[in-house]
Amino acid sequence: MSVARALTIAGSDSGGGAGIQADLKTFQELRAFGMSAITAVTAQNTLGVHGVYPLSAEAVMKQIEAIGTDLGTDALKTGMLFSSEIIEAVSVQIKRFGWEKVVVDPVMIAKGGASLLQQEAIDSLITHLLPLALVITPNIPEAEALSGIKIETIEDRKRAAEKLHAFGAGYVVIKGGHADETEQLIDMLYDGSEFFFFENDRIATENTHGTGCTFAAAITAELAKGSSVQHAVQLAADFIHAAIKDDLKLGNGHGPTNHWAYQERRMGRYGKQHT
Ligand code: PXL
Repeated sequence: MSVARALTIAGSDSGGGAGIQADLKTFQELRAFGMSAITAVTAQNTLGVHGVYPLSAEAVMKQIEAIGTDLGTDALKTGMLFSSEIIEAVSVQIKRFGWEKVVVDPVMIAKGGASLLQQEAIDSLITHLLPLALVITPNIPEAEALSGIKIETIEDRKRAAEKLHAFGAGYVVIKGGHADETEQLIDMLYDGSEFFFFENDRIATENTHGTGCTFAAAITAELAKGSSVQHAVQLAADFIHAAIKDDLKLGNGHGPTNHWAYQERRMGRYGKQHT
């Protein structure tokens, strides 16, 4: 059997909870061979983002080229892209290598408010990247920024998903983590004709740093292995639920999730492995 390959094009989080680090950990847990193209380095811990150092569009382009001309990939995800120059470089490379299983996590701002995408780059994301996306995974504020629709109800969410699909994304997942504090957390998937809902108990915790990255990375790993989008989203919802539930209690602020919790639970080893 051949090895599933997965590429992440994203920013580095020195704190290990989000970005490239979350993606590679998730790929590894789900048995996909992880590769990366780094767009920016952040100096970061659980208390916040202390510095953002973007790479040049050329440096990003060359990393992707190095992978595309040799190892290849079965699926890829994009995370923090920072600037329109980087978005355009990434889009050119995706087209050049004919990659189709493309998961776009439209990362915009970090929890503490630091900008991970320049404001004018939102248009580039819509024009260049959304038409190449098989799946896009915005949270509610990101779906609002991309669609221009204020989201309060499930009906609003459906309208925003329709708009993002019209921009060219094959499947739209609008995550429910930022919705009002309901007991159930509902992620919604739209495939262009039907809506599907994935429900989990909402967990009260501060330790949710990197949840969006981890969720999109899990979808990417599953697509790399040949899963359908619907199955990949279901698995990702379960993966992130376990990762939040069995949190690691690291740092003094918004801690990371537990990337090994899903597999630990599957093996019947509940609870935390950090003692
Ligand atoms: O979760 C969004 C995100 C993505 N990528 C990087 C980040 C963050 C959040 O802080 O630091 C590098």
